[in-house]
Amino acid sequence: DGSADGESSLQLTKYECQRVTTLDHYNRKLVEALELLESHALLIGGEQSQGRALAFKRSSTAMKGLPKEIENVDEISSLRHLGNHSLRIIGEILTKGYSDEVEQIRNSEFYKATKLFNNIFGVGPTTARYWYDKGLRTFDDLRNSEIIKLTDRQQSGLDNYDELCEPVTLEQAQRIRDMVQNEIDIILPGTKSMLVGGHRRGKKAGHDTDILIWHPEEGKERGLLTKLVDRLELKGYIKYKEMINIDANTDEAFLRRTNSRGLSDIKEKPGKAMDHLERCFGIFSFPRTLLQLPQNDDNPSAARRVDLIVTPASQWAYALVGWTGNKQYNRSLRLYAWKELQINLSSHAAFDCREQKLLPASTEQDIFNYLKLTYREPWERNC
Ligand code: DGT
Ligand code: MG
Repeated sequence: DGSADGESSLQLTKYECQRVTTLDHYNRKLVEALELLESHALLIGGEQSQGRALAFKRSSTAMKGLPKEIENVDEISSLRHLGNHSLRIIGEILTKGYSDEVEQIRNSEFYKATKLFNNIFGVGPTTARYWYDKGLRTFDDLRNSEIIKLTDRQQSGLDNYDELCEPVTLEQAQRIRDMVQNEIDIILPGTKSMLVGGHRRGKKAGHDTDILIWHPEEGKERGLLTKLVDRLELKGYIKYKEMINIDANTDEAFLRRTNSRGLSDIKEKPGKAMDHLERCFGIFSFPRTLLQLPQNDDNPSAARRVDLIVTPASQWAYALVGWTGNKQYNRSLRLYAWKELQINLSSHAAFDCREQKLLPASTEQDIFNYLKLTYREPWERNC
């Protein structure tokens, strides 16, 4: 992929999944600006803006992947990962310390209001924009509005907004996982669970707790999630929940959403073999002692976002990669698999379209081997 033109310019692999990207990197300020532009483009919406959002994302992950702090835009001008717009912003920040465009967006009424709405659990960019267009700007506007009706999910997100903004520390996530493990030990001994998502990638603070659950014996996991959720509900731990049966089709929808190119032309689908990954996500309410938070006499519990995912043992490795993320890492992995190897990868399975066969995996390493990629530790997947 290297088109280095004599100079010792910086190089990057074509796909994010081919390189190491860690939480620590050298270009914080530039990444923050590019991520803001990405988020703004998503809030504007429409096909063109979504394309721009993806371009900003590609630029910001490229900056995260660089081995040094950039001081001059010439150092990166030959990288294909950066479009003209991103390069212009980077150049501006490097020369005068900030970008007019970025600061103008950051302070704009549109960005401030839509971003605020988008931070509510259950509110996507489309809804945020719709509310903005209706003249709404604040949470009070939402609460008092007669023209909009919040869904139950959004209402719950709004009601618990402040607590959901508190970061979930690694220790808290571990304690939530331990509590879940205690429950599944009672329901079905032998069942296993582990933290996935950002915490598995080394994040010290996340926006939620993602827990992957499975039983080593295929099929035993059926019905487990319902029993677990019933028990948690009895304990008063659940404030709001949605149960999802993730079949190959919803997963396909997720692929399409996160992967704007490359997947729409997939003809072969893994088929019906993997149709029972189950998920419960919602807002949980934990005693403050469980989270090791200081006592609060007015409010003995604290709300946190939790995602529980149950996978059959045969799909465990794929579920583990998929739910470890991050999202951009998955996106690049799936795009790479399809474009370079004609392998259709999901959180359930991988299907080799050339060989017309499923690729069974029992470890993450197996999956990297199929994909002819160097194994990356979870903390190296922070694109
Ligand atoms: P956080 O929670 O903000 O600290 O960061 P993450 O990386 O834990 O993000 P989160 O919790 O939204 O998602 C964890 C991973 O799970 C993410 O890398 C992608 C995957 N994931 C999230 N939603 C879905 C979904 O609807 N379907 C599938 N297949 N995967 C999903
Ligand atoms: Mg998470």
